[in-house]
Amino acid sequence: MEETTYECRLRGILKKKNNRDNCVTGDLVEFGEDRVITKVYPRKNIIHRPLVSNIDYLVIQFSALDPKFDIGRFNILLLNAFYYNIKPVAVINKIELLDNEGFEELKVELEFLKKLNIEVFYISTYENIGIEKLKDYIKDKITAFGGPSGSGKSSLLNMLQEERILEIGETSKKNSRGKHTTKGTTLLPMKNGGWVIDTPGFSSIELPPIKTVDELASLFVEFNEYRSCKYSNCIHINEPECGIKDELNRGISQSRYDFYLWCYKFYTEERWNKY
Ligand SMILES: Nc1nc2c(ncn2[C@@H]2O[C@H](COP(=O)(O)OP(=O)(O)OP(=O)(O)O)[C@@H](O)[C@H]2O)c(=O)[nH]1
Ligand SMILES: [Mg+2]
Ligand SMILES: [Zn+2]
Repeated sequence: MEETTYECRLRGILKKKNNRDNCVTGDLVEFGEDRVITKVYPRKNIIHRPLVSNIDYLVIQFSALDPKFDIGRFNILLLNAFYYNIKPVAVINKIELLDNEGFEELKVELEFLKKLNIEVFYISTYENIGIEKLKDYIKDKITAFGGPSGSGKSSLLNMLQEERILEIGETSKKNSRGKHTTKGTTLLPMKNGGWVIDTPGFSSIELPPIKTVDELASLFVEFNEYRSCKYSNCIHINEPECGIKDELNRGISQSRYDFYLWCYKFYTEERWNKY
């Protein structure tokens, strides 16, 4: 198959109010000889953090250390994936920096992913650990890589594709944060089929526009199995005989439930009471 790159502009009429999502990486488009995009095809899906469309998987990539893994931010990216109905995959990079004890702790922290049918790959691009398995998993799919700056997304993508050498940045010596090396969002073919998308790391936290507590609870997929609550309008916080709370530390992990409470507080204080 012949692949050519054309640099195009978006026709004015398609630029609705300067929306950031008028045309995004992953879109299927039509353009003419003048290199003006005249049509953006309907999307299978779109996600806003990172901003990409028509993807099969979103890899949520953190590093174990440098910068240190952060379960709160991880859960927020997970919530976004579920909100936009995109299948998440977890990647933890730089695992060679952990000692045995640290690695075991991390695995326990991420055990809840099994319940959510989310695959987790423990990787080191420096020591070439876990990369072949991930390669097999995303073969023939379109996979976007999102996550904090400095977690090694571009480093990993340099090992998954051969189309282009992506720029790699140092992490800051002072606070081991990334330096926002990747500026744009790039779709690249993998040699044996499928596509990967490199995206810029982000530092600010953004929660999806969830409108009600029911919607919020529905995005905690592992709750579904245990909705035997006494009250049909139970929000699983202070009600007696709540199926969800009864499962705490069994079917439902305490850390996920704590994250649910954190979201509930955030949405009630910052969003829902403002309308
Ligand atoms: N110790 C260790 N460092 C790694 C590993 N993989 C990547 N790095 C380093 O992590 C730093 C950041 O890597 P990048 O690939 O630029 O990270 P990124 O996620 O693309 O960052 P942004 O583009 O800013 O979002 C670089 O100094 C890499 O050399 C790894 O497996 N182990
Ligand atoms: Mg990068
Ligand atoms: Zn309940």
